[in-house]
Amino acid sequence: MERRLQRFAILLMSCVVLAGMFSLPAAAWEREALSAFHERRVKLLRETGSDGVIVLFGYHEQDVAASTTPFRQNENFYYLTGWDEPDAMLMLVPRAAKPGSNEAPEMGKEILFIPAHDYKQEKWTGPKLGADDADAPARTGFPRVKSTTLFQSELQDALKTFNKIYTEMTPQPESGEEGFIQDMQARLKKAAPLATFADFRGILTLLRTVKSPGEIALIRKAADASIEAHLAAMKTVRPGVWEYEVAARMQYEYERRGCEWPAYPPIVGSGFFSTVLHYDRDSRQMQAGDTVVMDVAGAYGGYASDITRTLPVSGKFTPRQREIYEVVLGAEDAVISAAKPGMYVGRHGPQGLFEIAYDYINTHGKDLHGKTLGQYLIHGVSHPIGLNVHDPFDINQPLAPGMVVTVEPGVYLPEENFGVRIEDDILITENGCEVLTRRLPRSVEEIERLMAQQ
Ligand SMILES: [Mn+2]
Repeated sequence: MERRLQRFAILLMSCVVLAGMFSLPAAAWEREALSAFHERRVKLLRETGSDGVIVLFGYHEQDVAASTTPFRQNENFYYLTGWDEPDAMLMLVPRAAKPGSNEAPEMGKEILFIPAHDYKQEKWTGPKLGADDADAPARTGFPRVKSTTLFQSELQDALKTFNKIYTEMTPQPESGEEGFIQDMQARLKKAAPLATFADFRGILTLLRTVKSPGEIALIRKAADASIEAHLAAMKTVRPGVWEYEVAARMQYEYERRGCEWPAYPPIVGSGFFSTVLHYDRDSRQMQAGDTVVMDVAGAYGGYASDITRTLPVSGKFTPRQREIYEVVLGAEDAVISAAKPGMYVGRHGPQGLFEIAYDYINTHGKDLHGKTLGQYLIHGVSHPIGLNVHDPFDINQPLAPGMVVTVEPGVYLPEENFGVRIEDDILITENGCEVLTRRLPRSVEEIERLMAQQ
């Protein structure tokens, strides 16, 4: 008897161990509470209203060239679900409104569709959650988790009450998702030939611009890890070092602090290449007398930071470099002190952050021909960051508390073989802003002092 009990105990223990092995390992990827994603779905549904069903697909493995890059989810899909596995689908069905009622639209059904288990495939890609796993609702925050094979019949069912489908009909700028959007449209039109379609991208863009406390916490972590990368770079840059060595050191520093990937390809451009905005070949050997522009930052939990510093390669700026550097720094300070709710990231007269930077630069310093410097500010000075380093935004949307944007004036002088850009990330508050990257030195004295510590 005792033996049988013992055996039973061993069996029980192995079951526990096996169950432990087969459940997903605790992911390093950090995300907000599942309730935060549910709240976003409710917000979206309140905006689209109770006259249609909301549908969105996640990316397939092949949408993101899986052989060369890790899987990255469709940003809007992630924003609404927190789900970052391939081949998932989202459906939100409002509760049918009573005729003539003015009540706010209410959530009826929230369904996440995920692929059924493919145990052969899981030998390659690791254990995954399957739609019929008992813990699927608890793990996803969706009361209903169904197999993707049931999507079609659920949609038919919903279309008995609603004839309208809200989905993404336009690709996110710079996303390369044109093919994905076309494919999703084609599949939905085939599944629902009589339905009318409406684009919800505009609504999601407005929602995404104002960050939740959880999103702000993730951006802070991305910024903190990337600040360490820049501090390390300040002790690495010197004549004879190659740009890619600096880029590699910086990536190492933010990834070992939990960033899962670069927020964008690292830009380390010295000499003439410090004047080239998106130079990411990082293949030159730095020379004494150069400036080097380092626009490098990581993403944490999917959230980007975006930071640029400009260093003198030999550890000390020349008087001319210092003069230009201080013009750019002054412009950045002017923008930071002006950034508050009601201002705009783009051109917007006296309320535009661009104009504030431009006016400062154009009234300080001269080029070699005695001309003002405004013409050498050749890009925007601010953009929102979030799930994308260039988070989508509506240029007519004023800054509001909870937005996180960059401040990045620059002056590029190819004729003098050098450029300067300084970029920080700010959180808009009730009355102004908080500089999330303030810990990273910007002044000439601080930078030269840190570089002397090599
Ligand atoms: Mn930027």
